[in-house]
Amino acid sequence: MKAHVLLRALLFEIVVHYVLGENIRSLFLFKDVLKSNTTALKTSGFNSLIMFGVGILANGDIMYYSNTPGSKDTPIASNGAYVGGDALAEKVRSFKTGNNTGINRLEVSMNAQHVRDLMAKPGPGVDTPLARNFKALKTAWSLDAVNNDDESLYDVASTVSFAKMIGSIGYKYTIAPYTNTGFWSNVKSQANQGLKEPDLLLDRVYLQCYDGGAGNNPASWQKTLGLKVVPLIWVTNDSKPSYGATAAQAKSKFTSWNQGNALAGGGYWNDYDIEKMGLSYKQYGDVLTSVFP
Ligand SMILES: *[C@@H]1O[C@H](CO)[C@@H](O)[C@H](O)[C@H]1NC(C)=O
Ligand SMILES: *[C@@H]1O[C@H](CO)[C@@H](O)[C@H](O)[C@H]1NC(C)=O
Ligand SMILES: CC(=O)N[C@H]1CO[C@H](CO)[C@@H](O)[C@@H]1O
Repeated sequence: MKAHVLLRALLFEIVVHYVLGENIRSLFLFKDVLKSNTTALKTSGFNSLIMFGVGILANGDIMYYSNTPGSKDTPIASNGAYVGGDALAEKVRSFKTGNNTGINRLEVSMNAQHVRDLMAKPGPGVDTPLARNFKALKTAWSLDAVNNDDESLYDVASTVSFAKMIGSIGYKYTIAPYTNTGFWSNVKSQANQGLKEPDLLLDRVYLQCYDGGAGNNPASWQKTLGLKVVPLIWVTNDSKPSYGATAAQAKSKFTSWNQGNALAGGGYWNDYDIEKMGLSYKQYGDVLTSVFP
């Protein structure tokens, strides 16, 4: 190949990388971040962490719910202020800071609890308690996006209002569907109406491909949504072992999905099981860096 051809190919790669963004290598954090292995989370090849989960109370306060034995649910935002404490804020902010981290995107995952009520009253204004709380949380935790893991309510209008409110205070909005393509497809079109890459509001789809979503085909979701997806695989676990995948099994799934139809990246559910089952963050991370460099 002549030098200028090589150069052009290289430039093309660079443009594709920056215009379309880098491949997504994600991990959902189920374990209390104060108890999980921060170093491993930052240095195993992941670039995106999604904290599961936060939830909204009836008055618009925000909670960080514990899924870890010995930890308790913690109020993190109230009356427009961050109230989760310095230790937690420093821990969360540390994911994206320091020399030795691959993490450049941090999200919080939530369900649809109270979203519909609060979008009806007081509404989606940026000066409402809910919006002010999310704004304070964004600053305190240095967050990039809010992830919607609605698995029960599926109300399009309030979901889109909430997404737009979240966007107006500087977040991106992402989804973690396992079923109901019709709902997610409506939310995606309405949230992104009039917007183009790289300014999409709903810019990522983490598709559950385990448990209730075990039969999901990333290619058909991509086609339906008109957006590239990030399939999620459940690591080996003792809660529903039949849905667990070793790093080697994950590699073969990601590889075959990605060959059929290029994906936005890959990811796992979840860090708690990696630590509980004595698995290797590095092995699971290496799978992503090799399939989605
Ligand atoms: C945390 O992860 C790092 C790097 O992966 C590892 O060297 C260290 O031993 C782990 N710490 C604990 C307490 O497991
Ligand atoms: C970052 O790396 C530099 C050079 O290796 C080192 O001097 C500095 O202490 C490191 N900073 C942190 C926060 O680790
Ligand atoms: C959903 C699922 O099948 N989880 C499994 C995770 O792995 C553990 C142990 O291997 C199983 O017991 C669970 O059933």
